[in-house]
Amino acid sequence: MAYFANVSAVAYEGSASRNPFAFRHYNPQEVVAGKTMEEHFRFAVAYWHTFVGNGSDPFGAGTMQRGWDRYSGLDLAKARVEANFEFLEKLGLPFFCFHDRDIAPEGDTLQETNKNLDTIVAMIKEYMQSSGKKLLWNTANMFTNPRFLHGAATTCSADVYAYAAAQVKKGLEVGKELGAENYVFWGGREGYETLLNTDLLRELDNLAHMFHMAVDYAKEIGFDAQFLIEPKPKEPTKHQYDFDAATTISFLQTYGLKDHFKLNLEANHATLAGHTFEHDMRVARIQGMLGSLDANQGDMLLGWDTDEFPTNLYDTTLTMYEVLQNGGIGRGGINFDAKVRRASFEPDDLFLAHIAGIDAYAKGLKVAAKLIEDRVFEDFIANRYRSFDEGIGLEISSGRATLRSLEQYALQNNPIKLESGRQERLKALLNQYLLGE
Ligand code: XLS
Ligand code: CA
Ligand code: CA
Repeated sequence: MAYFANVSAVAYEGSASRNPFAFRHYNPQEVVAGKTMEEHFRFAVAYWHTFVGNGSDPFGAGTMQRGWDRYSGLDLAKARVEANFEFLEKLGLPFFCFHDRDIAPEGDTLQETNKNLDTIVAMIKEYMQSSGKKLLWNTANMFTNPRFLHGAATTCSADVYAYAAAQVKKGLEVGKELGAENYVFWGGREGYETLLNTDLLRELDNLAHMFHMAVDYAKEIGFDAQFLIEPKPKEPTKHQYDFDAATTISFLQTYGLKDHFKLNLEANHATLAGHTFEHDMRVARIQGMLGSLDANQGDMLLGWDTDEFPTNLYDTTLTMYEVLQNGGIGRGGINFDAKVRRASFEPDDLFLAHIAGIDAYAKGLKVAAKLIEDRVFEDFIANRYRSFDEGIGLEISSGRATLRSLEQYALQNNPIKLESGRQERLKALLNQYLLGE
């Protein structure tokens, strides 16, 4: 059964192409900075937005026209699996990502729910084997079901905590069964609304216990995926514990977990935290914690997680700049955690949206590679900090200076000479590279 009969395989046609169902920049086999584009990106489709999301919002019902919606229950779940593999095949993308509850419906009991999951996981495994498509990551949805209204690993109920643990255990088993490259923890409802009813320290301790148990269990069953935590500052709770890259790294360090995790950073989550995406990526990168990316973009004028497809070339360029400086994205990838707008309800829009995002990333990669090759920012930055490479600056950076030695220096160093930061000039240079001039 074809769910996207209108669309045939999407191919690279070059920037002169006017075919909306073609890539103009993403050429999987083209080598940029020593690797093919396919190797650089490891693009993934997000199951929840693409095959489950129905376009509903707080003001209105779903709008999406989806061929699989004529089914229900397990039949619906199976139809979505077929749609996923048809979509990946036609777009030529290697990976997908899912939450447990995206792929199979919950039953009345945990036993039944796990049985449903097993049925669909077996089907997915067969499709993976015949298609060669791979699972970038899976995760447990511990935020939709009402039982998680106080949180999962940070709930006030030990019964709910135990349920969540059982769900994580199953998630790790599913990841192993499907050979997932990564396993993600996004703290869905791990946060709080008011301190008036919250034992903050207990919640954080319990969250750390859950992560330790997960690390131990993965080791026990021989599941060697990279573990990722995905920060987000707010939504659904007011204060999400994994606020941003810096907060999450410090949490992992405090609880002796830093060696077992990296971060899955999302563009829209960084901007919700009041950062640019490249800021959070840089914070993670300099600590060796950059694991994987959720590619999307927010709206500057809206204060919530809009999960739009990434089309802003400045952002994709600076994102790929960080990825290249990181030496690549490793076992992670670029997952389109993005949804078409409610008014983009036709199945074709799913292709057009992914093509827009993929091409924006491909263009960003090419521009970033050129910027790095020409050392546009590196040379400027090295020169800007050169005072720390010799004399008194070298004393400081090598840790030999003392307050006394610096006072002695400052007393005789008058006047101090400063130089411009040249921000506007650097932005003009970035424009020049983006325009290919
Ligand atoms: C929600 C998150 C979520 C995670 C996976 O805001 O982006 O979709 O990526 O649970
Ligand atoms: Ca995400
Ligand atoms: Ca999001």
